Amino acid sequence: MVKSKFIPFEGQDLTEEEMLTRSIENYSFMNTRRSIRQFSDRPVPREILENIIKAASTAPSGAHKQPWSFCLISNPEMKSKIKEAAEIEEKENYSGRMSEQWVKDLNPFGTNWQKPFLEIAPWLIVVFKRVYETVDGKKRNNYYVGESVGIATGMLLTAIHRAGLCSLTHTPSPMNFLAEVLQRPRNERAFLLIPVGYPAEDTMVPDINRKPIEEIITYFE
Ligand code: IYR
Repeated sequence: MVKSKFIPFEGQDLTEEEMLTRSIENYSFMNTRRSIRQFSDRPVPREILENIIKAASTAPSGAHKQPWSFCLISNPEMKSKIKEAAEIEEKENYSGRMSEQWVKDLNPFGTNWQKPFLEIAPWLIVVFKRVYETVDGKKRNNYYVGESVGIATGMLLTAIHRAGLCSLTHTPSPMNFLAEVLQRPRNERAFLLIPVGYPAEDTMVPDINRKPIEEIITYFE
């Protein structure tokens, strides 16, 4: 049997006042995050992206299996391949695969099948979930894979915002082509495609509001 080993936990030890200030500051900062669809082609150093991915990889995961992997793409040919394949799927989506209601719901966002940002943004991050690992030639399923990778991706988006960069959570559907283009192992499934970079000059975003807390919290005190 594997014995667990524990080490002392290092807490933060803040006063309530500090916690309140930090929670307000963090909310204000997070509330400035917006998804954008118009990127600048201005390059971003790779080290910044590596640090962002390191932050994402601090996410909690089922049995600490860390069931994620990230492809970090700046290669122009690779970006073009991804754009081409994504647009083939999206053309299908917008011309009948999505319901009429779905297309209507997307109207305020001005999206269509064309995805120029996949070539323009300096970096694409493709997040993969690792459904299982192979240990001693045997398949071992990972646990809570969707939850774990979802949390890591949220932390990734936060880290991108903290670094002063912008992103789009792009979900071309189906996404199988990403594993093919990027030649991923059989245990990996694409989870999200995230262009990262600076916003283009005069980038516009939809005028939307976030739900107030009365709509999202139910109290039991
Ligand atoms: N995958 C398509 C459609 C799309 C769907 C949702 I839900 C969005 O919030 C945005 C787009 C696309 O990327 O255009």
